[in-house]
Amino acid sequence: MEPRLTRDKLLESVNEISRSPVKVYSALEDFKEILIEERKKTTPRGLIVDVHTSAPSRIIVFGDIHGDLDTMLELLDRSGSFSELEKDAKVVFLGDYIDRGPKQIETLLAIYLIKKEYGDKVVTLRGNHEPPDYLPVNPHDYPYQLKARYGNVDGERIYGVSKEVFDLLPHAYIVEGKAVFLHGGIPVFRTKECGGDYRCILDVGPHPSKVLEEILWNDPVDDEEIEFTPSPRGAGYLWGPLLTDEFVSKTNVKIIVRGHEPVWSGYKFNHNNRVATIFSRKGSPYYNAYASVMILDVEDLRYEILTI
Ligand SMILES: [Mn+2]
Repeated sequence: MEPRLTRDKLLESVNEISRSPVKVYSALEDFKEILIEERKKTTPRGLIVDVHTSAPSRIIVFGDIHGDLDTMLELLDRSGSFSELEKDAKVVFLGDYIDRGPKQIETLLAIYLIKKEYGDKVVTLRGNHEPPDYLPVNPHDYPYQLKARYGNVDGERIYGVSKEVFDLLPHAYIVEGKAVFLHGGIPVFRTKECGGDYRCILDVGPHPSKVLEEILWNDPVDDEEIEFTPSPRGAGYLWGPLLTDEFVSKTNVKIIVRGHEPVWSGYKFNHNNRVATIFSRKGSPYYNAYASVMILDVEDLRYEILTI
C-alpha cells in the first residue's frame, strides 16, 4: 500500500505553503489547534506517556534538524518512516527545527504536515531553539529569516504564531519501563528530589521554568567524578553517569534518547550506552560527516542507527 505521505508529496505541500505568508500563518494556526487537542491527552504541562498497552512496536527518532530540510527528507525516506507510520510505529522528533540552515520555515511546515497526517503517531518535542520568552537562545535567526522572506509585518505575525506553537510543543515522551525521549537531558534536581514517580521527575510541575530549562539544555558527561555541574553553555547542567544510574533505577527506563549536541558521526552513546544522542542534520556551522536516525524496537530495545 502506498503511504498517505511520501517525500515528494510532503515537499510539494511544503513548497506550496511556504510561498504564501497567508498560508504559512494559517498552517501554524492549525498546528496550534492540533497541539491543543494533543495536550488534552498529555499531562497538563506536556509530558506524553505511553504505558505497555499503548506503546508502539517501533520508534524512529530524529535529532536536531536546524533547517536542514533536505537531510530530514532523505532520512524520512531511507528509514521507511512513511510506511512505518502506516503500521504500528511512532516517529519522534527531538526538537530544534529552526535557527541555522537555509530552510527553517520549510522544516517547521514539514513537521506540521507529518503531525497533521499521522496525529498521535508523531511526537514533536520542544528544543531549546523553540524557546519560551524567559529562555532566550543564541543564535536565533528564525525571526530575521521570516522578515527577510515575508516582509516586516507578515514576518512578525508569523513569528508570533510560531512562538504560540513552541509553547504548545510537549517537552518529553516516556514509554513506561522502556525509554524516555527529550531534547537535552534529564533534570538533575528533580531526579534527586523525586522518589520513583517518573511524572514527578519529568513533568515540569510547580517550577516549570527551571525544570524546562534543564530538559531543554542539559548534556551528559562521562566523568565518573561529576554528578552534575553547571553547563558551559550558560544554561542547564552537565550530568554524569551517577545521576543516570539514579534516574534509570527510579523511573525504570532503560535508555534516555536525546539530541542537542552536534556529533561528527551523527550519533553517540554515553553512560554505558544508556544515553543516546541523535543528530539529524548536516552542513554549516557543524560540518559533521553524518546525520542519523535511531530505529528502536520497543519490545527488546534493540536499535539500528541509520546514517547518511
Ligand atoms: Mn539544542
